[in-house]
Amino acid sequence: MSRDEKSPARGLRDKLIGAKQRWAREGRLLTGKAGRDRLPPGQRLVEGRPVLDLGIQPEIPLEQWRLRIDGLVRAPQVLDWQAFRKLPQIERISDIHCVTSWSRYDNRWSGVAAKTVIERAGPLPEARFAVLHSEDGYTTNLPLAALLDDDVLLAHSWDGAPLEREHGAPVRLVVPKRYFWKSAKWVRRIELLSHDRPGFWEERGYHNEGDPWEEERYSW
Ligand SMILES: Nc1nc2c(c(=O)[nH]1)N[C@H]1C(S)=C(S)[C@@H](COP(=O)(O)O)O[C@H]1N2
Ligand SMILES: [Mo]
Repeated sequence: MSRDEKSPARGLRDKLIGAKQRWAREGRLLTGKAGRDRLPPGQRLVEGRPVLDLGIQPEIPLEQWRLRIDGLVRAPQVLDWQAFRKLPQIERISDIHCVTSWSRYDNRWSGVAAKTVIERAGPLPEARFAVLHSEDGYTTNLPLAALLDDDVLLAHSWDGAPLEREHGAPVRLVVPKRYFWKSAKWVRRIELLSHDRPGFWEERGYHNEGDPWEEERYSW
C-alpha cells in the first residue's frame, strides 16, 4: 500500500467515484430520448401559439363539417360531427416543430387517432401514400404509414379547449414526428394513393418528408 492510498485525498476520490458509479446505476441525467436533445437542430423554444397559414381562415359550422376518407379504400367514408365524436377519443402530448424555427413543448391534443378513421375505410393493399385536403385549399402529403403512427391525431382540442378557428377548427391533423406544415388545419379529406403526390409546400421547395431531427426543411 502506498502512502497516497491512505491519505485523506484518496478517501475523497473514492467518494467521488462511488457517487458517479451510483449515477450510472440510477441512469441519472438520462432524458429517455435516446441520447439526443429534445430541441431539434436549428429550433428555438416558444411559449405562445403562433398562427401560420395562407391567410384564409375558414369558419366551418359543426353541422356543415364533413370528413371524407377516399381514394384507394374499400369503403369510402363521410363522417359528420356526430359520427366523428362517437369514435374512440384519445389524448396525446407532443412537441411542435415549425420549419420557421419555433418549437413548442407539451401540447396536449384530444381527438380521434387518424388510424381509427383510416382503418374504417379499409385501405387497399396498393394504398401507400396520402394527401390531406383542407377547407382553405391547402394540401400536404405523407406516407400512409406515417399517418397510422399512434401519435397522429385528428384533433378537435388543444390543451383542454376546443381548437380555435385560426388553429384549424373544428378538426386539424397533428403529426408530431414531422415539421408542423404537415399538420393540416381545417382538414376535410384524406385521399389514399398508390403514388406520392406533393402538397402545397412540398411543391414549393419544402422537403417531401419534413423530419425535424434530420433537418429536412427544403428539398435541395
Ligand atoms: N389548412 C392549412 N393547414 C396548415 C397550413 C395552412 O396554410 N393551411 N399551414 C401549415 C403550417 S406552414 C404550419 S406551421 C401550421 C401552423 O399551425 P398553427 O397556425 O396552428 O400554429 O399549420 C399547417 N397547416
Ligand atoms: Mo409552417
